Amino acid sequence: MSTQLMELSASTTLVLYPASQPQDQSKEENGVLGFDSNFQEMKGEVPKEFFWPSGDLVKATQEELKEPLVDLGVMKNGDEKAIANAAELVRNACLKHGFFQVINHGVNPDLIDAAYHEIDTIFKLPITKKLTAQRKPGSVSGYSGAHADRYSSKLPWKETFSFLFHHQGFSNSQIVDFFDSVLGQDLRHTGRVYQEYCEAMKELSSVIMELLGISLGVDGLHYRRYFEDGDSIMRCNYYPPCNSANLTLGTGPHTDPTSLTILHQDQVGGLEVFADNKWRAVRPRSEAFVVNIGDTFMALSNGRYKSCLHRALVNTYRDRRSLVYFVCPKEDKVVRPPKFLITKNEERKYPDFTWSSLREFTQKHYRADVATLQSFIQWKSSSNSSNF
Ligand SMILES: O=C(O)CCC(=O)C(=O)O
Repeated sequence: MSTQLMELSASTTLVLYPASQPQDQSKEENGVLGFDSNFQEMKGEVPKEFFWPSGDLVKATQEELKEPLVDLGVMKNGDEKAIANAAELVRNACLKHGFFQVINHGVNPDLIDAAYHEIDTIFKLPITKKLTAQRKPGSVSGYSGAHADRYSSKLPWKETFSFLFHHQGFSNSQIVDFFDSVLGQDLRHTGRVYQEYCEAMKELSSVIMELLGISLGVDGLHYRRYFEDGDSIMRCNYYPPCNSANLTLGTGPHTDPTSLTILHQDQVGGLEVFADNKWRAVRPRSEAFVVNIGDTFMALSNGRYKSCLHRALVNTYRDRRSLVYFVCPKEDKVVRPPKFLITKNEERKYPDFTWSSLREFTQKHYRADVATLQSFIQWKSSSNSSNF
């Protein structure tokens, strides 16, 4: 854990900027390490900061992940037997590795296409513009080039743009307002598309939460209600082609600290899950969303459902995009499994905590990996309880 903690505090400097461009100034002034996918020299030599240890680069087996395809249409038509079957598929997947895909999810395919289109709008902006929206230390919102503002080694070969989406109590233009505030009025349309996309994700997440509740044998509405006032996070990932794709990763191996992830990947492929001791590809399906359990839901299920290690590869020839919606509880809400799940002979696997404390741990003190939750709990017990 100490290595992780140290790495976060390392100062960073910028690579991969064209020397003649004005952003060089910001490099000198702020010491920011950057990564601009518009820059032609991205095709040159890959800096060593992007190389990953061989253990993280182990190739996937030929066998893809055998995650179930769950038909969410059954939740609408109310056929109890079909719902029980869907819940059984979800349960088996979550007990094993926590990944499944959902079809008949009700999200308009045109909206998904539009959300992909706006990924290009964002990342094709000049770097000077993107840097006006750069994520501030400790914050989850904004632009990040290779997370180089936070780390100095094992950099992911990607650019990201993230923003918060509050389920309740905020205006119905909260995302548009965010885009306005960090990128200006020119990006209003982009903000509108993501506003609509996040609303659709909120609806979809409620249905999945209901199914998760049924699959765990608790009141179907328990988790649905718990997340009604949540503070979720939306992230757009852009992975440029990389001529050293065998030495780097787009997203390094990690579990999601959040509760539930609803991801759409384009047809390039690259998402892999570590299941049964092997890396396994998740087949891209344009008609489906990939859903996975995160650390916080693992705690909410008292460890029954698994938050599983995953990573994203980069491609030598093609760029890749993914749209990721991380469902999170309201930040100060206590994370505690429902009483029903704590049977007589069973102990609580994790103490109570709040999502905001885990989020802060991963933003300020710890780089998410396979041991995030365990390290957080240790940190919690070794430090003053006021941290939680
Ligand atoms: O792009 C992907 O397929 C995975 C992204 C991911 O795991 C993340 O953004 O945390």
